[in-house]
Amino acid sequence: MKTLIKNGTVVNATGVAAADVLIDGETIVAVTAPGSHLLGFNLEQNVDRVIDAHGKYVIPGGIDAHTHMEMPFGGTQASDTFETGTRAAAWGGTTSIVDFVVQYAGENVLDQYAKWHEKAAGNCAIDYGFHQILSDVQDSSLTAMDELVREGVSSFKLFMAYKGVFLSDDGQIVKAMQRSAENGSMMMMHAENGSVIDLLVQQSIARGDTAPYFHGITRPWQAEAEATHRAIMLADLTGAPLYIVHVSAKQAVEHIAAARDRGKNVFGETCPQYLYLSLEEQLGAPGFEGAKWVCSTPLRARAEGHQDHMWQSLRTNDLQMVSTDHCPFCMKGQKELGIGDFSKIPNGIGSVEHRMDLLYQGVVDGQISLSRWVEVCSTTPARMFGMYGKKGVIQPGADADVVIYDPNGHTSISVDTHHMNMDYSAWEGFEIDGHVDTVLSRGRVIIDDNQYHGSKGDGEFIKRGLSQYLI
Ligand code: DUC
Ligand code: ZN
Ligand code: ZN
Repeated sequence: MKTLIKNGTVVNATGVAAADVLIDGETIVAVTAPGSHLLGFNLEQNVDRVIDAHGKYVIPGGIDAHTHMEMPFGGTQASDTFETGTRAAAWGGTTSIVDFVVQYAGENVLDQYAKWHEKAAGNCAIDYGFHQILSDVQDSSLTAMDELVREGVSSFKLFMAYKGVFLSDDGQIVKAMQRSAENGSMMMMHAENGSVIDLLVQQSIARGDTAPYFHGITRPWQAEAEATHRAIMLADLTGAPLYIVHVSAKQAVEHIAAARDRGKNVFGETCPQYLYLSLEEQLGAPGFEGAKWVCSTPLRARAEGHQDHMWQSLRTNDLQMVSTDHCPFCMKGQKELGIGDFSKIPNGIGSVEHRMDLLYQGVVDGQISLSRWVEVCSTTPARMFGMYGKKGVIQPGADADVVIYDPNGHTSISVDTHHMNMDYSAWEGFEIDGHVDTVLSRGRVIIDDNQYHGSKGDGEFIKRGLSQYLI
């Protein structure tokens, strides 16, 4: 099956150009000057399908490198399965995810890894890879790290918060980092000071401050900035590369930027919620409404300028990527677990369907350039996590994961129209000056004409290499 995408504007991280894209089977085989000719050969007459992308952007499919499909967490389970979550991602122009295999204390890492393969295999609409979460760092976890790197799982996430659930102490962190320095893998960190947060939460509940707003108050920016700095120091000690997930505090970015200025392999990701939403407006909504936006790290005070700082950091490359931390829960029966006690609200927001649109709105609003949009949403995730070449770029040899994005289209975000398995939208009422028109996953058209044409099981496991982003 040969497909020609003609008349479009190809946007790569490296630049923007009018070009035609020729796909053979699952692979991009040529990116040519417009006019559909290659060395005098008329392409249009020699393909099975022609897609006219006139007036539209042709971009590499989005890569969301931070999702938690069907994750058991907070006394319940994230409401999107691999099937529903990856289908929703496709609707939004994301063609690959990297999800987290969970290992809770006492569990065997490789057993958990096998379980996650069982959950995902045959169910995904788009390609998927895995990071591995480590909580307690057993000796067997260290050998498992080497084994997983060989399996194509080249990144490991540790938590400095959630005592008794995920938290690794500093000694365990150093142990895992030492191994990562040896085997070349990337260390990812949930950087919040868990002991301080646990104390503040206890005190808040005892005072009767139990509303969702206090989730934000009890996870102050100092707890994020301190943990970020500590993680950077521990990485420095061990020589491990470090990637800080879901950065929301400007003071945490400052630590990341300072480390990068010292030439360290330290990187940072933020999420759409930290670019757009705030402690005052969303977490502070009346009654129990704020539960919709309980996630960690928490939304920050707009009055303190965190959101503006996140956009600026994306422009200056103090932060390198935008992922969603997609971890959806319904209000009914899930978020409601925390009525009367915010600490029992399952932490998470669902955005896997909206990341490409929300970041494109940043282009329209003058926050980032068109190429930077593609870079932070697709190209850097591919480079950071060992997929580049196949993913993250429109070039010959790459997988034909292609999104045709209409800058003259419009998208209204609502629970009534989204495809995520959630009974509310954290983005209700957001209007986007653009639209995901057509999505190809390894050459197959899976979204077109506002219809889903794919099926579960289309997505394949991505065996990743080591990061191609290290200094
Ligand atoms: N933060 C969330 O909000 N949900 C999942 C885990 C996390 O770190
Ligand atoms: Zn986290
Ligand atoms: Zn997460």
